[in-house]
Amino acid sequence: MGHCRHLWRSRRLWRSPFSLVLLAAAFALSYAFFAAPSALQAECPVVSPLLIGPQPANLTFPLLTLEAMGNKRSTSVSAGGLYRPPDCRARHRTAIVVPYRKRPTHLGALLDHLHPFLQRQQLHYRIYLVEQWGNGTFNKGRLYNAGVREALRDATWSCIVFHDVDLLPEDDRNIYGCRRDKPSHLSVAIDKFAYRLHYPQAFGGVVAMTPEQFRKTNGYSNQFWGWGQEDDNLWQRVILSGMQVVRPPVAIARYKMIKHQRDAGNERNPRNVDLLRRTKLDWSSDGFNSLTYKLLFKELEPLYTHLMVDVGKKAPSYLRGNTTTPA
Ligand code: UD2
Ligand code: MN
Repeated sequence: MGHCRHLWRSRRLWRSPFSLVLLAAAFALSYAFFAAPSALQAECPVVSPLLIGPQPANLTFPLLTLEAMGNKRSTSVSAGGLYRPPDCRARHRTAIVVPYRKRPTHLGALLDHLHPFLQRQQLHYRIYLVEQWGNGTFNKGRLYNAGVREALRDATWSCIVFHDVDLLPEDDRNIYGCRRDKPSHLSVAIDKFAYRLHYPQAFGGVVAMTPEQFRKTNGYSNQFWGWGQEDDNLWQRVILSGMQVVRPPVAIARYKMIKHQRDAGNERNPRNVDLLRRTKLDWSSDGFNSLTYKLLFKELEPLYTHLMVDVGKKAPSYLRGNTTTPA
């Protein structure tokens, strides 16, 4: 002790290893205080006090594009569509991934609706729009896989929400977070299907999975070109990897689907039905682990992060017959 007191008084203190430890601690504390305030914040309440419950999505027609709305710069949302609750530490860190091509009015309506919805849930979130470049056949699975890969480069998200651009949630008690044990199917009741589950294994629309769960299923198949069955394929992957799907109550998990026609370039593909039958054979070699794409650009728009992705082209029919497609 005497030695210690002596050390305090002496100038040698500042050269001793003890002082280095002190200095490091001071730096760490000031970093935590000034640079990373969220680490010191109390966790947000289990149930957000901002929730308002049922809120039918009232759309005014004609829908406006984002540009027509002035791309609505918001004071609360940071560039790239990123948000953190200002006064508490969020319980979920969620990346919302939206596959996209040529639906500007749907995108405007979605962003207009989703930002306030997610903020009332006190989430830390970021919205990623994954746009398929070019006019080739649409491939939603590849867009989702690429979106997850890019989102995980930015942060360690605790949850990924896979989201059709045309679905508007109508009750903010339907939380956009993940359960640690099971993937969730969030779009249970859609107006288009009379607010009833379409069929027992339905897994399209809006789905929430942790990155770990997504890796376990090996993500979406890369081989489903055009409309249909890529969602049923993911359902099977969940089961094959030993998990089960949970759903929030039908009274809460309500959505409006903005009316639309089948898009050009996303025609129903009968081959997808055959591919679905092969899921058990293909799922471990085709998916997140075999994904190829080119990121053409990444732009931080005021309300979303825009990823422009080249997913490659569907092989011409004379080359098909096996399941591999050149990227
Ligand atoms: C169902 C599923 C959807 C998907 C699809 C079959 C529900 C509620 N939804 O939706 O998840 O499995 O069937 O493939 O069950 N998209 C574009 N531009 C295009 C084409 C598609 O942005 O040119 C995106 C957009 O996010 C759209 C999504 O892909 O919401 C699904 O396509 P859809 O809305 O045409 O399919 P739909 O309504 O039959
Ligand atoms: Mn749709």
